[in-house]
Amino acid sequence: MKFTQFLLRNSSIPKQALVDRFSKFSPSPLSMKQFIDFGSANACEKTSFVFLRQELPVRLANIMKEIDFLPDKLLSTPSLQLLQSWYATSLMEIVGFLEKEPDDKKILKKFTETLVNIRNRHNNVVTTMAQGVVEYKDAFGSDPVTNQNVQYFLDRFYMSRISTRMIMNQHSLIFDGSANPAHPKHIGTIDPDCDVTEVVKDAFDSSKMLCEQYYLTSPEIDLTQVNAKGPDQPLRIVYVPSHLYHMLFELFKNAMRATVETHEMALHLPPVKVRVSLGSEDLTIKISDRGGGVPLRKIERLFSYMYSTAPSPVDIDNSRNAPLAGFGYGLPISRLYAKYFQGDLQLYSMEGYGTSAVIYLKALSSESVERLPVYNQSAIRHYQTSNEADDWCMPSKDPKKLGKYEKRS
Ligand code: P4A
Repeated sequence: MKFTQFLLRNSSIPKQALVDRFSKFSPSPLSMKQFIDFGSANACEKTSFVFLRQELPVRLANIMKEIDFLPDKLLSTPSLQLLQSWYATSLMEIVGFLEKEPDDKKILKKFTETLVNIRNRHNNVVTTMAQGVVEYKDAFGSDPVTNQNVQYFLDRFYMSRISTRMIMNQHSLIFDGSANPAHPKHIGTIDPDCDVTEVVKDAFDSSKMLCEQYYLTSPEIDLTQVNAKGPDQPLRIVYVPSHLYHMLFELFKNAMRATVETHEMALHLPPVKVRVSLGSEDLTIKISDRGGGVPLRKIERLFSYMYSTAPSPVDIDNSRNAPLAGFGYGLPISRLYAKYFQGDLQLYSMEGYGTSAVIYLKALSSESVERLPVYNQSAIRHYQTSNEADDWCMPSKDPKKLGKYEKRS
C-alpha cells in the first residue's frame, strides 16, 4: 500500500503527516511556455490533473510549514486559526484525488469543481491574514525585528497564494469546456499577445474615474512608447493582463493622489508621464508624477505589511481620500505580481518634486518563469535569527556625546 493511501485510510493520523510528507518536495515552477502548452490544441486535461494533484499539495504544504513558524501570539488569533483550517481542508481535498483514476471523466469533472471550491474558500485569505496582523500589532506593538519577520513571511505567503490561484485558475478555465468569448485567443488568464499599452490606458482610465469622483479633478496622461524592434510597433508580451492591470491601477492611484494633493490650489495639474519600452530582455513601464515625492526614509514603509495595516491618525484625517489611498497592501502585493514572473516593481522618489514607479517585466516568455518560495533550511534560518543585534552602527542620539566613546551594550 502506498504511503498516501495509508494516510487517507487512517483518518486518525493527523493531517500533520500529510504536510510533513508533501513539504519534503520542492514546488515546480512553470514557465509561460508550459502554461501555454497545457492550454493549447494538444491540451490534455489528464496530464494537467496528474500534475496538479501532486503540485498543489506540495505548494500548500511548503507554505503551511512556514505558517507554523509564526509567533504563537499571532498563530493563536482567531484569524490565523481560521486561515489554517482553510489550508488543511484544501490540502485534504486535493490529496483525496491521489489514488483516483485519471481516465475517468467523472473524476476529472469532480476535480475541477473541487478547484473552484478551494479558490472560493481562499478568497478572503488576504483580509483574514491582515486582520490577524492588526490584532497582533494592537496587542503587542510593532518593532523593526517583528516588522522584518512579518515582511519576509507575508511576501512568501502571498506569493505562494498568487501561484496556487494561478495554476488552479488555468486548469479550471481551460478545461471547463467553454472558450472565453470576449478573448478567444487567451489561454486561461494568459494573453499570448498582451498589448501592454492597451492595459496602461485601461488602468489609467479607471484610476482617473475614481480620482474625478473624489477630487473633482484629475491629471492627464502623457504616454510614450519605444519599441527597440521597430518604431510604432505595438509592445506585446506573453503575460497575464489582470496582473499587469492590478499593478498599474495601484501605481496610477498613487500618482494621481499625490499629484492632486500637492497641486490643490493650482489651475493646471502636471500630467502623469508614462513611458513604455521594449528591449531584448525587459519590458519596462515607468510612471512619473510631480506629486511632491516621498523622503527616502519612508519609501520602505510604503511596501510594509505591518506599517500599512492599522489606520494611523494621519489616514483617519484623510479618510475622504480612502478609495484612492491605495489600500494598505496595494504596493507590496503589486510588487509580488511583478516578481512572480521574474520582474520587479521599484519606486524612485525625489522629495520636493515627485515619484517615478518602474515596473520591469520579462520580454521573453522563455524567461517568464514562476518565482516560488520553497521551505528549506535557508527559510527556517530566516525565522530563527530574529533577535540578533544589527551589524550597522546606530547614529548617536545625543550630539553632546560626539567625540566621546559610547560603550557597546
Ligand atoms: N508623494 N508621492 C507619493 C505619495 C506621496 C507616491 C503617496 C505623498 C504616498 C502614499 C500613498 C499614495 C501616494 C507617488 C507614486 C507612487 C507611490 C507614492 O507610486 O506619487 O498611498 C499609500
